[in-house]
Amino acid sequence: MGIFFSKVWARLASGKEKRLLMVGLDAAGKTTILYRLRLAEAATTVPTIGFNMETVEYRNIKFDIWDVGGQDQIRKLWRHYFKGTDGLIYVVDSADRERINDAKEELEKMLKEVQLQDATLLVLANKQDLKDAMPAAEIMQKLDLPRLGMNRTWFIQSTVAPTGDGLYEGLDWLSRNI
Ligand SMILES: Nc1nc2c(ncn2[C@@H]2O[C@H](COP(=O)(O)OP(=O)(O)O)[C@@H](O)[C@H]2O)c(=O)[nH]1
Ligand SMILES: [Mg+2]
Repeated sequence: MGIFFSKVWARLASGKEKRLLMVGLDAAGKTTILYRLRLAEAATTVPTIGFNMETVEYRNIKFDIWDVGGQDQIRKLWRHYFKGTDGLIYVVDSADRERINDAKEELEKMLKEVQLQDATLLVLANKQDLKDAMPAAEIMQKLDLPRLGMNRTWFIQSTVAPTGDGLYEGLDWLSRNI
């Protein structure tokens, strides 16, 4: 595991068990992030049984990753995974202008979940390397973050998942705020 990430994971793994939930529309970059964090290789990855769900357990960190969007039925099935979530990581494809409003609506639905009321929110404005990417400030506006995040601690970080740019900063912030 990289030296920077191991520091963040050590902080996240200290104290009580932590639950992280990483969601976003399909193709936002979640799986790429998971591998880039080097957590997958150090952890037990539980294979997904349908629903595009990935679960990783590392020391006392439980990390669930799931594609939102489409079927509200599936949200109902996954609700029990929301219980006790400390940190919600919401990944956005910053170049996907066509679906930015869908991304906003899905985020809004997630934040209405009772089990996620106390979760700290980290938004990753991913794919910042793409020419057409909207900057984080624009993503923040399009997601209506100041309003949606009004009653919780939140932060938005620009990332490029394949190179890892911004991931350490985002995770470091999260580890200090949960
Ligand atoms: N250019 C660019 N491509 C990315 C980035 N993050 C992910 N991708 C690509 O986007 C596609 C979808 O990524 P994936 O991690 O499978 O998304 P998921 O559905 O959210 O798990 C893949 O082809 C990735 O290589 C990024 O920051 N920049
Ligand atoms: Mg995936």
